Amino acid sequence: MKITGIELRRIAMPLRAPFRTSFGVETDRDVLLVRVVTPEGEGWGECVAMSEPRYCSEYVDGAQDVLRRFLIPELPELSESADAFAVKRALKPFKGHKMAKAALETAVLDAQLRSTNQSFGTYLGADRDRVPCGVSVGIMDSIPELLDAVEGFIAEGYVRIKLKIEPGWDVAPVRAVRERFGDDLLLQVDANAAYTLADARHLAKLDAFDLLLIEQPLADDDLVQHAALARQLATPVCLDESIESAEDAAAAITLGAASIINIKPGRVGGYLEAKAIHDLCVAHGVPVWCGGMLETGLGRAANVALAALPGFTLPGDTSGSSRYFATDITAPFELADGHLDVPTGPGLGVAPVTDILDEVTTSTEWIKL
Ligand code: SMG
Ligand code: MG
Repeated sequence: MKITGIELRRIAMPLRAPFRTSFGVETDRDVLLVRVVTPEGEGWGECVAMSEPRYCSEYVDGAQDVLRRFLIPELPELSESADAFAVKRALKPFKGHKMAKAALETAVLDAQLRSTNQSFGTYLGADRDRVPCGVSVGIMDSIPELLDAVEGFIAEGYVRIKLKIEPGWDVAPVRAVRERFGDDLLLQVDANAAYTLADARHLAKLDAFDLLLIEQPLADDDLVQHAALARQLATPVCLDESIESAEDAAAAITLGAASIINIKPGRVGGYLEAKAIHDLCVAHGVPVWCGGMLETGLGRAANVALAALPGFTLPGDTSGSSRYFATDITAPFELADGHLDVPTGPGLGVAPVTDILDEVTTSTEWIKL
């Protein structure tokens, strides 16, 4: 496949409500889209980097810069053989920048699969045609406000609730949600690295609430301390930010730092690496689930396909479009009976609605190859 040009497009998507985590508040999503153009067609990739480097070191302006300056200029070397694996190999010498790399690789993979008439789900090895959906619930100002939000999501059909936590907002909200919605509710928490090992005894109080898991309690680079914490908790420890590659996942499993892994394709450099982590975890009997980065329909489509692989045995943060956006740039993903259908069309199986895309576009940059 020959790539003739690449468009870097920025869009501004207002969130329906602010989303607060232990590291900050999101009110708008500033998304970078990568569109790869070939003689036969095109392909889309969504960069999940946030506006500021708070979730991880990447941020959207930086991602656009590294794509323009270093990553995209590698593509002409591939000439006719630019498939997703060749792109992954070509980008490997550049350190880090997993989210920028993932966006480019995904756009190439989408173009490749559209040209061979294969869906992401079929290509990756999905064995289901729909996936159960969880929802991530931000930190709120008060417990009654949180209970109202959770009640609304349960009414929409979400099968699993994830509460964002931080010091000062952990045991009390978890207890309140458990007491109000009962023991059958699938419930988990995500700290986004807000604690230290000194908090182990406090975090052990969460053991009383039968959580599915606690996600990323400690710092991103603290595998050894996560292993020490895991030994002190009955609640399974799941890693998100710490896992940027299959090697990281192997290390975490070997050390006992995680017994569950959140797979986010953007965080690990793309769907090929995500699939490799899935395969590794299946081989080790480690359950995985698909994380989310407030994606538009483009990123969501690929995530739902990934979440349909056999090792994804826990519900993911694969919510419907309306969780974050009043209007999505693709046909909206809508929950049915707590599930989303895996797209079946070629490539991502969805495409941006031109008028809506143009309306939210804040800039475009064309790079001719
Ligand atoms: O897409 O529903 C989503 C977001 C889920 O909580 C979510 N993501 O650490 O898992 C996580 C966070 C990262 C993004 S927070 C701005
Ligand atoms: Mg997380």
